[in-house]
Amino acid sequence: MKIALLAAAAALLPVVAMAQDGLIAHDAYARASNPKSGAAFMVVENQGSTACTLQGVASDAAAKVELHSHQEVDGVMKMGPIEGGIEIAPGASHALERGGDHVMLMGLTEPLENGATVKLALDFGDCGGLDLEVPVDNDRQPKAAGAMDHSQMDHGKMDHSAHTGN
Ligand SMILES: [Cu+2]
Repeated sequence: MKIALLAAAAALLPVVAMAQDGLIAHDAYARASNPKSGAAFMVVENQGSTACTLQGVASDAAAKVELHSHQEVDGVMKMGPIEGGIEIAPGASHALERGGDHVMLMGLTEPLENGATVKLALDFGDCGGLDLEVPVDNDRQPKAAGAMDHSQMDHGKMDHSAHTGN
C-alpha cells in the first residue's frame, strides 16, 4: 500500500523542516478515540502556485499513522486509508475534520492527554514537508454542524443575546 510505505520511509529519513512557501495548517488539534488510538484534525491551506498532494503523515506518537477518510457504505459510516493522498489545488484548503478526512493515529505510544503535544510531519512529496506541533484537546466539540454531529451539539450553549434587541 503506497501510503503506508511513504509514511514508513518518512519516519526513517531526517525530517524536512521546510515546506514550499504557502503550505499552512490552521487550527490543528489531536484527540484520543480510545486509549490505543486517536486522530488529528486541521485545515491545510495551499497558498502556493502549484497543486500539492498530502501524501502521508509521520509521527512518533503512534506506531502507525495513516490518512483516513470516512465514507458512507450502505448507510453505515466506515473509515479507511485514503489511496493516493489528498491533492490541494493552489489557493484551496482541505479540512481534516471529525466525520471526514483525518490523520489516524494507531497504536499510541502514550495516551493522548489534554495539554500534551503531538508532533506531526506532513509529507507533501515534491512540495516538501510541514512539521507541526499539535495540541491535544479531548474536550473539543466537532466544529461543523453537519448532520452526523447534531446529536453531540449542545444548543444550550448558543448565545442568543445578540437577537434580543430586535
Ligand atoms: Cu481513522
